[in-house]
Amino acid sequence: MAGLRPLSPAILFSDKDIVMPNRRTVLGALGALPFGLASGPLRAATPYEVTMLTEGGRMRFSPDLLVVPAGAQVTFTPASPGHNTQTTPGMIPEGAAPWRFGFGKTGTVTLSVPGFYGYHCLPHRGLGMVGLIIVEGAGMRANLAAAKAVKHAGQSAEAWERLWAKADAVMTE
Ligand SMILES: [Cu+2]
Repeated sequence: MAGLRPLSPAILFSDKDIVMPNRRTVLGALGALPFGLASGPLRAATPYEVTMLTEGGRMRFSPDLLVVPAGAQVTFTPASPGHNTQTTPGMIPEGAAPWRFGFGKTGTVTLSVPGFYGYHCLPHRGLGMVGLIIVEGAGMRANLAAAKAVKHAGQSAEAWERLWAKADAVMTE
Protein backbone atom coordinates (compact mmCIF):
# COMPACT_ATOMS: atom_id res chain seq x y z
CA MET A 1 0.00 0.00 0.00
CA ALA A 2 2.33 2.71 -1.20
CA GLY A 3 1.67 6.16 0.12
CA LEU A 4 0.17 5.08 3.40
CA ARG A 5 1.75 3.90 6.55
CA PRO A 6 0.25 1.47 9.05
CA LEU A 7 -2.61 3.03 10.90
CA SER A 8 -2.09 4.09 14.46
CA PRO A 9 -4.44 2.80 17.18
CA ALA A 10 -5.93 6.27 17.46
CA ILE A 11 -6.91 6.13 13.81
CA LEU A 12 -8.14 2.58 13.89
CA PHE A 13 -10.51 3.18 16.72
CA SER A 14 -11.67 6.66 15.93
CA ASP A 15 -14.33 5.74 13.41
CA LYS A 16 -17.00 5.93 16.09
CA ASP A 17 -16.68 9.62 16.16
CA ILE A 18 -15.07 12.50 14.36
CA VAL A 19 -13.45 13.45 17.66
CA MET A 20 -10.23 11.60 18.30
CA PRO A 21 -10.56 9.16 21.18
CA ASN A 22 -8.85 9.94 24.41
CA ARG A 23 -6.01 7.86 25.73
CA ARG A 24 -8.22 5.66 27.86
CA THR A 25 -10.43 4.79 24.88
CA VAL A 26 -7.44 3.78 22.80
CA LEU A 27 -5.89 1.68 25.51
CA GLY A 28 -9.20 0.04 26.22
CA ALA A 29 -9.65 -0.86 22.60
CA LEU A 30 -6.13 -2.22 22.39
CA GLY A 31 -6.72 -4.39 25.38
CA ALA A 32 -10.00 -5.75 24.13
CA LEU A 33 -9.23 -6.55 20.54
CA PRO A 34 -6.64 -8.53 18.65
CA PHE A 35 -4.63 -5.93 16.86
CA GLY A 36 -4.15 -6.38 13.16
CA LEU A 37 -3.18 -3.36 11.16
CA ALA A 38 -4.26 -4.87 7.89
CA SER A 39 -7.71 -5.81 9.14
CA GLY A 40 -8.76 -2.78 11.14
CA PRO A 41 -12.06 -0.99 10.58
CA LEU A 42 -10.58 1.32 7.96
CA ARG A 43 -9.44 -1.64 5.90
CA ALA A 44 -12.44 -3.88 6.37
CA ALA A 45 -12.77 -6.76 3.98
CA THR A 46 -14.60 -5.95 0.79
CA PRO A 47 -17.34 -5.03 0.16
CA TYR A 48 -16.62 -1.79 1.92
CA GLU A 49 -19.47 -0.22 3.80
CA VAL A 50 -20.20 3.17 5.25
CA THR A 51 -23.17 3.45 7.58
CA MET A 52 -25.33 6.56 7.78
CA LEU A 53 -26.68 6.93 11.26
CA THR A 54 -28.08 9.01 14.03
CA GLU A 55 -26.79 8.10 17.44
CA GLY A 56 -27.41 10.05 20.61
CA GLY A 57 -28.74 12.91 18.52
CA ARG A 58 -25.58 13.01 16.48
CA MET A 59 -25.63 12.41 12.75
CA ARG A 60 -22.63 10.88 11.09
CA PHE A 61 -21.07 8.49 8.64
CA SER A 62 -19.28 5.51 10.09
CA PRO A 63 -16.46 5.24 9.38
CA ASP A 64 -16.06 8.84 8.31
CA LEU A 65 -12.61 8.06 6.91
CA LEU A 66 -12.25 5.02 4.71
CA VAL A 67 -9.17 3.89 2.77
CA VAL A 68 -9.78 1.58 -0.18
CA PRO A 69 -7.86 0.34 -3.21
CA ALA A 70 -8.70 1.65 -6.66
CA GLY A 71 -11.66 -0.17 -8.12
CA ALA A 72 -13.26 -0.86 -4.76
CA GLN A 73 -16.98 -0.79 -4.31
CA VAL A 74 -18.29 1.15 -1.35
CA THR A 75 -21.87 0.75 -0.17
CA PHE A 76 -23.60 3.44 1.87
CA THR A 77 -26.18 1.90 4.14
CA PRO A 78 -28.83 3.81 6.10
CA ALA A 79 -28.97 2.70 9.73
CA SER A 80 -31.24 5.62 10.61
CA PRO A 81 -33.79 7.47 8.45
CA GLY A 82 -33.36 10.87 6.89
CA HIS A 83 -29.80 10.66 5.60
CA ASN A 84 -28.29 10.57 2.17
CA THR A 85 -24.84 10.70 0.64
CA GLN A 86 -23.54 12.81 -2.20
CA THR A 87 -20.15 14.00 -3.32
CA THR A 88 -19.13 17.47 -2.23
CA PRO A 89 -18.40 19.82 -5.15
CA GLY A 90 -14.68 20.26 -5.72
CA MET A 91 -13.79 17.26 -3.59
CA ILE A 92 -13.45 14.36 -6.02
CA PRO A 93 -10.59 13.57 -8.41
CA GLU A 94 -10.59 14.74 -12.01
CA GLY A 95 -12.38 12.17 -14.14
CA ALA A 96 -14.20 10.56 -11.23
CA ALA A 97 -17.98 10.30 -11.28
CA PRO A 98 -19.91 12.16 -8.60
CA TRP A 99 -22.64 10.31 -6.74
CA ARG A 100 -25.89 11.32 -5.14
CA PHE A 101 -28.39 8.99 -3.53
CA GLY A 102 -31.87 9.59 -2.20
CA PHE A 103 -32.78 9.90 1.45
CA GLY A 104 -32.82 6.63 3.29
CA LYS A 105 -31.50 4.79 0.23
CA THR A 106 -28.68 2.30 0.01
CA GLY A 107 -26.20 3.22 -2.66
CA THR A 108 -23.09 1.58 -4.04
CA VAL A 109 -20.31 3.36 -5.86
CA THR A 110 -17.29 1.95 -7.66
CA LEU A 111 -14.24 4.10 -7.09
CA SER A 112 -11.86 3.60 -9.98
CA VAL A 113 -9.93 6.85 -9.95
CA PRO A 114 -7.35 7.13 -7.15
CA GLY A 115 -7.64 10.22 -5.02
CA PHE A 116 -9.61 11.94 -2.30
CA TYR A 117 -13.40 11.83 -2.27
CA GLY A 118 -15.24 14.20 0.02
CA TYR A 119 -18.95 13.67 0.53
CA HIS A 120 -21.75 14.79 2.77
CA CYS A 121 -25.35 14.25 3.80
CA LEU A 122 -27.44 17.00 2.24
CA PRO A 123 -29.65 17.97 5.22
CA HIS A 124 -26.95 17.45 7.83
CA ARG A 125 -23.88 18.86 6.16
CA GLY A 126 -24.06 21.95 8.36
CA LEU A 127 -24.12 19.67 11.39
CA GLY A 128 -20.84 18.11 10.35
CA MET A 129 -22.18 14.97 8.65
CA VAL A 130 -19.35 14.65 6.17
CA GLY A 131 -16.97 11.92 5.15
CA LEU A 132 -13.79 11.19 3.25
CA ILE A 133 -12.75 8.19 1.19
CA ILE A 134 -9.14 7.82 0.13
CA VAL A 135 -8.73 5.66 -2.95
CA GLU A 136 -5.19 4.44 -3.14
CA GLY A 137 -3.29 4.15 -6.37
CA ALA A 138 -1.05 5.98 -8.79
CA GLY A 139 -1.60 9.71 -8.78
CA MET A 140 -3.80 9.58 -5.73
CA ARG A 141 -2.53 12.91 -4.44
CA ALA A 142 -3.46 14.82 -7.58
CA ASN A 143 -6.61 16.33 -6.05
CA LEU A 144 -5.48 16.51 -2.43
CA ALA A 145 -4.67 20.22 -2.37
CA ALA A 146 -7.83 21.13 -4.27
CA ALA A 147 -10.02 19.04 -1.98
CA LYS A 148 -8.41 20.53 1.10
CA ALA A 149 -8.94 24.03 -0.26
CA VAL A 150 -12.72 23.67 -0.41
CA LYS A 151 -14.39 25.91 2.16
CA HIS A 152 -17.03 24.62 4.56
CA ALA A 153 -19.56 26.27 6.80
CA GLY A 154 -20.71 25.65 10.34
CA GLN A 155 -19.84 22.40 12.04
CA SER A 156 -18.82 21.02 8.67
CA ALA A 157 -15.69 23.19 8.80
CA GLU A 158 -14.68 21.69 12.14
CA ALA A 159 -15.53 18.21 10.95
CA TRP A 160 -13.29 18.64 7.92
CA GLU A 161 -10.45 19.93 10.04
CA ARG A 162 -10.60 16.73 12.04
CA LEU A 163 -11.01 14.57 8.94
CA TRP A 164 -7.99 16.06 7.22
CA ALA A 165 -5.97 15.60 10.39
CA LYS A 166 -6.96 11.94 10.39
CA ALA A 167 -6.09 11.66 6.71
CA ASP A 168 -2.72 13.30 7.24
CA ALA A 169 -2.02 10.83 10.03
CA VAL A 170 -2.41 7.82 7.74
CA MET A 171 -0.41 9.31 4.88
CA THR A 172 3.35 9.41 4.59
CA GLU A 173 5.07 12.62 3.56
CU1 LIG B 1 -27.79 13.03 7.49
